[in-house]
Amino acid sequence: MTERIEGHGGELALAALRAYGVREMFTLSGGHVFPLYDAAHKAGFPLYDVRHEQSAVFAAEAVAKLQRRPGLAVLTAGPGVTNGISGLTSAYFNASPVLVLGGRAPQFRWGSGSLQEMDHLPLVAPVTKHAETVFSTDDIPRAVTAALTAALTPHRGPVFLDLPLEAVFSVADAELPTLPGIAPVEADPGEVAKAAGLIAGATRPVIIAGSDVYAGDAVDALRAAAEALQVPVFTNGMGRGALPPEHPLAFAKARRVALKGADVVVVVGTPLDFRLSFGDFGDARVVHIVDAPSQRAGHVEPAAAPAGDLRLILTALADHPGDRVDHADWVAELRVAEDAAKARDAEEMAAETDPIRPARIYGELRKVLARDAVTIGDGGDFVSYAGRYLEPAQPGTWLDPGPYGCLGTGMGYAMGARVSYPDRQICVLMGDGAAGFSLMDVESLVRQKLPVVIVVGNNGIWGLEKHPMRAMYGYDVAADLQPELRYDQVVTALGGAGETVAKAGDLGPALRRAFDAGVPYLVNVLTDPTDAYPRSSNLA
Ligand SMILES: Cc1ncc(C[n+]2csc(CCOP(=O)(O)OP(=O)(O)O)c2C)c(N)n1
Ligand SMILES: [Mg+2]
Repeated sequence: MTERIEGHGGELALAALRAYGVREMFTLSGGHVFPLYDAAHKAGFPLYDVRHEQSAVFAAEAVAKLQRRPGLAVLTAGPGVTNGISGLTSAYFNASPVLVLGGRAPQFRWGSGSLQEMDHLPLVAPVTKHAETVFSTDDIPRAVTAALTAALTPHRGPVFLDLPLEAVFSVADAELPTLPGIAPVEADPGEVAKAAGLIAGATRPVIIAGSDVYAGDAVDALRAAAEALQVPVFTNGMGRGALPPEHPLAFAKARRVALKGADVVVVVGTPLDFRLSFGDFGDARVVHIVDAPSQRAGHVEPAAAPAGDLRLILTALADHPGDRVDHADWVAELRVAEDAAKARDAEEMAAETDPIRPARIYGELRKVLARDAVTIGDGGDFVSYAGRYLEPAQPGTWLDPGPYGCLGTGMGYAMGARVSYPDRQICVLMGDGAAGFSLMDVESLVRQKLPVVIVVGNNGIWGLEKHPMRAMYGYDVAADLQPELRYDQVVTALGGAGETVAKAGDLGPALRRAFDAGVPYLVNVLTDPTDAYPRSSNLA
């Protein structure tokens, strides 16, 4: 039996949102969206507000990424929506099911020059899976349900609805649609069998698993496939931690050796993009396993490319009935390389340099981080080091900006993570440059009692740009920041707390104070500005 509900546009929207598992709203105030606040307020529905709309969208994205359910940002008409576009675009690149509900100038006098009258759709359409203006109040529940269904259907992604003023303020009686249910899409069995045969027949196979493995709840199936076929596993994005670091098939540091030596590279749930040398692994054959046909790479011809529900595909690989080549020597060879790299890293993470190098910060951080801690990277070199030295122990605990590489996710992601996990450690790793984009939202975190730890790698420069520019031109411009700036005092002024650390030996106690503080706490670590992350391609 379908349910009918009566209320203003905000109430109708909220009813549909709740039915689909949305549990909170992130927003920044604007009159165009007041009815959505009214509905939330009356229903006791959690509402978190921020100081810049991009933080609202990033917070919604963090909820979506971590909890694998829709995240909601409500943005006021015009500038509210345009300020959210980098967040929407990040969600699009990351396949995160985010819904942005926008206000919109009234339709009845469209063209007369109302405040903030603009058509958002052409701006957001290229970075959303679905974008629609809902012109009539009683159509809102249908539109919300359709938008969320699109967001949650693999390949997932953000969606956008805007509600003209009269549509959201008016009252109507509407039908609350039943949830359609999203059936898993089965990949072509022939293609899956081909992939299984290639992996089983390889002598030196490697799996690289990315975010969609976590988003598609296929972590257990990944592990089963890796174990059944005895294939070493590397991960990126939300896939990190899919196999715990102590698992015999879990690898992180031997990637170069692995990709150089591999005869079959299996990439699961992540695109063959710049992070994976565009899918070019020399002579190795490529198996690309994706969650929807749209995700097959146009620039690579894989030997097999099953497209469909990742859990089903990986389970089929695990159940592969045919013979398989023994990979024990290959796994052992990689383990030697992994252990050697680990030993080198351990030395760097313990180094007693003055000034401090980023590696040491991560060495100290590893001693205080719990296995279920959520770590968030927002910055340049400092975050590349985080990726190298931190080893997430559980899937769904590592938030990087993803392939869009947008600086400024920090405080928004932190808010979404804290709201998702009230009792876990939440730790943001920030470049000093990145800090400029979102640090004001510490005020939002303080006011709404959402404590997080922020560790700033303060090298006084846009490091990831300065070093390459010098290498390229012999000079650099627009790459300096104020050296030794007291970002901790900014946080203190906003109601949080913090301290500056200049000596390696002081890091450990400072981090422990930070996690015990119970308020947003910034550890401002003065780091070596001459230290550059070693990378082959420097364009970011
Ligand atoms: C919104 C945005 N603007 C600019 C860039 C280009 N960019 C990439 S890394 C980087 C430098 C980051 O500096 P910082 O946060 O201080 O980290 P560091 O490299 O110094 O460790 C810049 C400017 C970007 N990725 N995103
Ligand atoms: Mg910097």
